[in-house]
Formats: sequence, structure tokens, C-alpha cells
Amino acid sequence: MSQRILQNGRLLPTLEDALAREFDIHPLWKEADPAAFLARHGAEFTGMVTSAVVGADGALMRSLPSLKVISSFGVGYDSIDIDTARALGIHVSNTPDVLNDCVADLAMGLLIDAARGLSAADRFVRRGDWLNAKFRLTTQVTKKRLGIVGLGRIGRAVARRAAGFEMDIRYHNRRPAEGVAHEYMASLEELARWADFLVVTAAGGAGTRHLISREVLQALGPDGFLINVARGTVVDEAALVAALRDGLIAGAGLDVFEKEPHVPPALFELDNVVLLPHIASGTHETRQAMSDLVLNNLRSYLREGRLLTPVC
Ligand code: 8YV
Repeated sequence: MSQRILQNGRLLPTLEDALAREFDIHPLWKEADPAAFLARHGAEFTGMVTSAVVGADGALMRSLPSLKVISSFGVGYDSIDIDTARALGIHVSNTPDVLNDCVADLAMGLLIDAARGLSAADRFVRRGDWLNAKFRLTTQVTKKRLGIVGLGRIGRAVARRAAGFEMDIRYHNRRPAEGVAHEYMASLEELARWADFLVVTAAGGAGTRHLISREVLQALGPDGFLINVARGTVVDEAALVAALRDGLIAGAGLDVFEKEPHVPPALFELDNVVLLPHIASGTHETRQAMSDLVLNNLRSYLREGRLLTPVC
């Protein structure tokens, strides 16, 4: 029995090639009128591949009455309507763990850049400002206090790296994490008040929307830095822009934004924020491992009825 797979959104060219070699795959994004295509052919698809960025909403799932499996590229699944998938009996997989190291590396890179002003100093040299002035003094990282918001697999990888910088580490989750020696703080505001650096590694979605509020930023204070490698939605972005502009916090390092690829233009003017285009997992090694896992989940489900890394 040949299995038709729908591809929702672009994927890495190497992954698209590998999928096309192995499956009867149809790229929905090439259709001029996707709704008309789905009305005619929706029932032919048993599988879907998508990504954390593009996801799959409930309407799309309902237009595919034979759909059994969604294999998604990325660990986050806030862009996939998991409740509808469950209700329709559709199995969903993501790509956890394989990206922990690169995302944690980038979080530390952003933290050091925000504190020590690497990107700002680079701009200073390129502008020729060094010929007439000294670069401003910056903030030490080693031995400082690190608060991790969302101590999951990526948060723990950040903690291991921060331990190498002799940082004092505490964290906030909904509940204390098992087998963790770091101190748990039930109040996010208290954690922010305590911390010099707040690193966000929590999952996105409705449950964490605007968790980093104006009050949390105020608690972090004028010497504190916010680092976000999770989802833009976890931070109240308007409050963050105001906090950076008004000196409510010292600085920020951001890999994610509320309405990617749109970044609030007010941030372009500010030298105390490092802006990255959602690249935390974007290395050859990690993207290859993510691609392999997308393929292996699909293979495993279609051959054995079992996902390797199931979400539901
Ligand atoms: C994206 C991510 O998957 O894993 C996630 O949840 O946000 C990223 O790794 C990546 O940008 C690919 O689209």
C-alpha cells in the first residue's frame, strides 16, 4: 500500500530530497489554491511532515480524513493543534534532545554577548569609533546568579554550561524538577529579583504566554539581563521593548520573537539588545540530526505503527 505524505511548509533541501526518495510526498506550499487541492485530494494522505515554525492547525487536520501521523521538524509543538490531533486519533512526533547542545551553546553565547557587549563592540570597531574613544565597561559573567525559566532538557544543558562559569543556579518551573540539585523557586518574580541573568527555556503555547511580564522584568531590575531561546510568546514583547528603552533592565539577548520574522523596529535603535533570527538549532550537525529524526519517526510509524519520539 503506497502512503501519501503531505509536506506543510518548506524543509531543509536535503530533508526534502530524502523524503521524496522514500515516500510519495506532496508539497502543499507549491499549490496555488491549497484549500481547493485539499478538498479534492485531502483523503489521499495518511501522513504529514511539517516544522515547529509552520506547524499544523486543526482545520488542516480535519481536511485530511485519513491522516494518521504528523512528523514535525523541531522540538517545540506550540504551532501544532495537539488537542485536535488527539481528538482525531492522529499521532504526532517532534525532534527532542538532538538539539539540546546547540540551543544551550547559543543561550550561553547570547548571555555572554549581552553582558560583555560583543556585538555592540564589534559595531563600535567597524564604525571607526575606537580611533577616538574607549568602549564602555561591561558586566562580568563568571560567578553571577543565573535563573532558568523552564528547567527541561534544554534548561539542564544550559545549567551544565553555566556551572563551568561557576554561576549560582536556581530555576522556576510549574513544579520542582526531579533529580535536580539546583534550588527551585516557586515564584518567578522572586527568581527574577534574585537573578543577574534570566534565561528562558520554557515551552511555548497558551500555558506560558507572557510569563515574562512587566512585573518580572521590573523584578529583574536595572542590572539584570534577559536571554530568550524559547519562544517569543513567552515574553510580553511590548513590555520588554519598553524595559530595554527605559533602562528597567540592563540588556537582553533574543533568538525568538512574538511575530517572526518581524522584530519590533524600536529594538534596532538599542545597543543593549542582541538580536538573532531564530538560529539556536541552526548548525549543520543539529539540523542533520533533526532531519534524521523526522525521517525515522515517519519510517517507524508507517512500518511498525510506533513513533520514536511521540508527543501524542
Ligand atoms: C525550529 C525550533 O525547529 O525546535 C524548535 O522548536 O524552534 C527550531 O529548532 C527551526 O527553526 C526549524 O524550523
